[in-house]
Amino acid sequence: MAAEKKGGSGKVDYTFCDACTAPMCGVRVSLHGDVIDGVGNWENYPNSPICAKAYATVQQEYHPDRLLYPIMRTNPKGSADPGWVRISWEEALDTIAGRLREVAGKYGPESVFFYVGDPKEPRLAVSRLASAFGSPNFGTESSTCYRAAALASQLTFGVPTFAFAAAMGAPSAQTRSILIWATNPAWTLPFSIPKLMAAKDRGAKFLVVDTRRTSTSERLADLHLRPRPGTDGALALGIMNQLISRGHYDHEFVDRWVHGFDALREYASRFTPEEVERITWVPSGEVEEAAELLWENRPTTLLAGVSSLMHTTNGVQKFRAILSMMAILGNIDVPGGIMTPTHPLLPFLISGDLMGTPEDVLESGVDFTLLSRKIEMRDRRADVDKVPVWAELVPEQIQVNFLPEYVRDGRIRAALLFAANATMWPQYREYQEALDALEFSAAVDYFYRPWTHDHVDIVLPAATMYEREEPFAVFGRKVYRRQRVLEPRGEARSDWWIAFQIAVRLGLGDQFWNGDTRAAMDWILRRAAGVGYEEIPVPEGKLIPPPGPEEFRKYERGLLRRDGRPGFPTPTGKVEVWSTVLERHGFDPLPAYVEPEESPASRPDLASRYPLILITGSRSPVYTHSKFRELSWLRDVEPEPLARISPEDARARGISDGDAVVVETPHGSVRMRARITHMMPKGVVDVPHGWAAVEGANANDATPRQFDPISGYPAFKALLCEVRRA
Ligand SMILES: Nc1nc2c(c(=O)[nH]1)N[C@H]1C(S)=C(S)[C@@H](COP(=O)(O)OP(=O)(O)OC[C@H]3O[C@@H](n4cnc5c(=O)[nH]c(N)nc54)[C@H](O)[C@@H]3O)O[C@H]1N2
Ligand SMILES: Nc1nc2c(c(=O)[nH]1)N[C@H]1C(S)=C(S)[C@@H](COP(=O)(O)OP(=O)(O)OC[C@H]3O[C@@H](n4cnc5c(=O)[nH]c(N)nc54)[C@H](O)[C@@H]3O)O[C@H]1N2
Ligand SMILES: [Mo]
Repeated sequence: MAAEKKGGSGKVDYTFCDACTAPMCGVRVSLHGDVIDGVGNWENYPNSPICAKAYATVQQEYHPDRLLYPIMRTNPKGSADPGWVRISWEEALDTIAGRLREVAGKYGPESVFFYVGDPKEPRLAVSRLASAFGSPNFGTESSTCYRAAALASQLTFGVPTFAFAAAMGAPSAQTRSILIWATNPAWTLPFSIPKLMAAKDRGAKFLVVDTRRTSTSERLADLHLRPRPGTDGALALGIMNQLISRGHYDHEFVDRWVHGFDALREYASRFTPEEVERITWVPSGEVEEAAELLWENRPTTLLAGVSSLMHTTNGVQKFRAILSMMAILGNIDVPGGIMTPTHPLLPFLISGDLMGTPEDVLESGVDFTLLSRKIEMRDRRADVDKVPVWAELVPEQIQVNFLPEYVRDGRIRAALLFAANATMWPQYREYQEALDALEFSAAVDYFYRPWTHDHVDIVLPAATMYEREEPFAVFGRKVYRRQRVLEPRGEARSDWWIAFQIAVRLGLGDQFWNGDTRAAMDWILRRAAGVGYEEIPVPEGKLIPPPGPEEFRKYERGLLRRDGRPGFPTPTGKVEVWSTVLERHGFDPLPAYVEPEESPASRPDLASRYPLILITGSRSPVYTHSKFRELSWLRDVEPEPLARISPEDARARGISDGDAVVVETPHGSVRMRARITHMMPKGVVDVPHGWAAVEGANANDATPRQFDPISGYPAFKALLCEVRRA
């Protein structure tokens, strides 16, 4: 091995990166004694190469500000000084278990809220803890992220997986075009770029739909459409209108497998190229070109911004329009198109997310008694009247966006928060106040984050990706495990260990392997993959051979439905461009276009004072949300938050590059420096999220509490704003 170290004391170990969690990129660590002295790519590992954030996890590991001991407040919430004192793990765990039991005794177990943020590794353990405790009120940051896209897929196809098929390994050799819609993988999934470049070299065509120019569009696009934010639904309907009116669709598939096509055709016919140009700003000729590109280069796979598309008040229907377009083109479950894997292996165990319908998962042989308990507990969910479609189709987690309301209504009285950031929600101060109003809460994190932890009673130190072994990683049918590279610093402990210890103290040890997390992983893997934890060699990983070949057009042979009948697992057995579930809940059954709640068209009164359109939260290549601002290795690359604005809009306001500016919406404002850039089209401003560490720069001071009525997702994008020099 190349980097074996000095004088025989060198050692090489392997772990997965948790910098942006879901990808679990492979990291090879070389050690000198007990100290990391270099990291690099894990050889022959699926998600590789690693990015700057992964290298910086070393600086995070040794950062002097890491939280190293459990602490408890001694002054009441709201005091200027919480009066933190160090406590032992015994005292911390006993106190937490005692207080949770007490609250459950008074108000029922459902009054305790269990939460895991974007760092997804704790999810399985914490979700299990919630179910065992008897609370259906387990929620995650997926209340703002990809889960609504999966919900749109469930409504349309009956399964959640088509939504993110591309992220799971497509394009394949048969893919002839790639539709990249509202995502910038060059910065957010950098390891996918070699695969996309290889597809390009092979001759695959790229249609990129993104308001901004990005590294992705500039490198890959054969055609780049730049819609006004929030109008993608109208664009997809316009493309469908072009396809349908020319007869450019898969007639056989549509006749046999699509429910509501005639109504869709009729509705889409309103979206003429001129009308689409008026709504979306995309030139009419480009709408026609896009339809032609997709028709001439089938099959197409989809790489969609499954959170950014959802961050508007019309997100689910917009995504249904895109999925409907993919369906009528005949791109569903064909080689090179979008598909759901025939023999999925457990990705849901990592993130707590589901690969099939909840019922499929229940039947997949692993122990899902706790998930079935979640389904039984549905009527005690805090969100049932707020977002009934979500509550029905998303059994594994509640919609967290209404936490302030749940607390105000007395439904939630205590919380156990893993990897939580109170400022990621719109008008976040309401969420901080909700935490303040709880009878008890505890949080687990790497650092003391005042914007969250000033509002809780106990904070526990989490062990890092170098200091823990749970969980494992699954890619397709290959399983990897990590090594515990270092002893935890101070008294940091893994999230799984913490959840398991709390379970034991709550008297739930029998459902938690009496606190033994390694035994839990071993049990899960044996049940689900037929392989013991220790049988997975490091670094090679273990391939679990599929029980049969990959199947396509599974709907033809009854492979998608539990009853074995041909068709899709929707109520009609077909692809529901006309959704009978939405119809039953009183929503428009078609993927209808409605303007965002605040847009120049829907609120001309506001638009006269706020003439620009605002998007918030476009990702930075060196940060993940609120993380890493304390790491100079990354902060040196991007020292401060920048509001991106077009040269035309800047000139009209007398703004020069680097000027301090105020970006104001009807709901609040942020202050940062202006970056004048051709990335932005005239009329649109882009503000980063996650700058809780810089006073006045948190985007969620300015975002409204307006929500998609189907998913409950907030409008982080497609807002109205004005920009002026500070
Ligand atoms: N480096 C890094 N990587 C990350 C993250 C991170 O914070 N940092 N976060 C992770 C997480 S949790 C997520 S959800 C993903 C997000 O991954 P992406 O979706 O790739 O993230 P964004 O950079 O927001 O890219 C969204 C793109 O959509 C465009 N856009 C915004 N509004 C609209 C619109 O209305 N219509 C259209 N067509 N385009 C629009 C923006 O210009 C932007 O280029 O990234 C993950 N990876
Ligand atoms: N305005 C605006 N707001 C947004 C978005 C947007 O685009 N615009 N995007 C939304 C989206 S898609 C997402 S995913 C969310 C993300 O928002 P969050 O899920 O809140 O993510 P982070 O800010 O990364 O907060 C994670 C916290 O967990 C800690 N942590 C990191 N790793 C671990 C671990 O392994 N264990 C424990 N116990 N703690 C850990 C970190 O130190 C940090 O304090 O933000 C949403 N909010
Ligand atoms: Mo996300």
